[in-house]
Amino acid sequence: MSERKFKFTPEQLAFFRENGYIGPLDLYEAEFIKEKYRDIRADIFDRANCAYNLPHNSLLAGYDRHLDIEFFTKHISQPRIVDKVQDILGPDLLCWRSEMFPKYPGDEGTDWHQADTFAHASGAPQIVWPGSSDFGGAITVWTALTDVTEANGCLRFIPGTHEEMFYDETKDMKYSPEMVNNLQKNGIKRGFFGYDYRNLQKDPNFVPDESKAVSIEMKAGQCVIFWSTLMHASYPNSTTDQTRLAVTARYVPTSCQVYPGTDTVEEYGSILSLDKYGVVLVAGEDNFKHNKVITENLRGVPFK
Ligand SMILES: O=C(O)CCC(=O)C(=O)O
Ligand SMILES: [Fe+2]
Repeated sequence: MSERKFKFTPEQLAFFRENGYIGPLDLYEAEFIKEKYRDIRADIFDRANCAYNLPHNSLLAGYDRHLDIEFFTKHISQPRIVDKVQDILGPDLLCWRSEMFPKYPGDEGTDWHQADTFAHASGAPQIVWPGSSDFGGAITVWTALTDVTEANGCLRFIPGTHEEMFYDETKDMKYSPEMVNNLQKNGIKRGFFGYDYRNLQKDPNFVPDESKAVSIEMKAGQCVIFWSTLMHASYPNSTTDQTRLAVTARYVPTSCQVYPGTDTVEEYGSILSLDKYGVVLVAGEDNFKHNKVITENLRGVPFK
């Protein structure tokens, strides 16, 4: 393996293991990313080469744009990201999903949740770790494309909660679009993109201990790295004039199966066909061959 220039310091890795997250970390210059965002806005609206044929207003329209937008194609293999994720997951890494998460002025916050198999919304596991592994989830790298504050919807974490699931993703949760922007919890407007995540609680009386929560305010161009099994949420966007936008990239080791046994995904009111989908090997080797690996995006741009 070539020398990894951007790996964690021992202190950073220790912090990550204890808390389930680390950041904000500097990834891109703020000026660079703001300009980049202006440049790719037209690409975001151009769905001609997208992996999925979806209307713009579907949440899933933000899925996997690394498969057609060159900036994201390169972003997911950024050494500043991948060198660090290798410290957590080992040398052989897949990026299996990216998502754009906009919060427009007035949008609800994202309610507290954890993701182990990512079955929560579709009812079918999307990532499956090998054998009897009791440690699941994905490493999420959440990158701010705009400045992110408590006012416009920053992330919140409950440190150290990443090794116990408080939610059961095999439970039933119904999609109701009319719930979007219509749920309140402890006086805060927050929901889960048309679901009520509380339906998945193992203990119906469970209340996240928000007194322990931390807010992750970030400058555009910074990222935060966290286990998807960490308790995480975000504030509503209470501004009238600032859109907050983030892009997440999600990583697993090559030993994981992605979307096993299915060629469609139905969640958040949309159906995806996985015809054009493939995982991206961002580091190391794939000795497992569980998944279809693609080496270039849908416009022919190589991933690395
Ligand atoms: O950006 C948000 O509000 C939620 C992000 C999130 O849940 C995730 O990246 O897993
Ligand atoms: Fe999440």
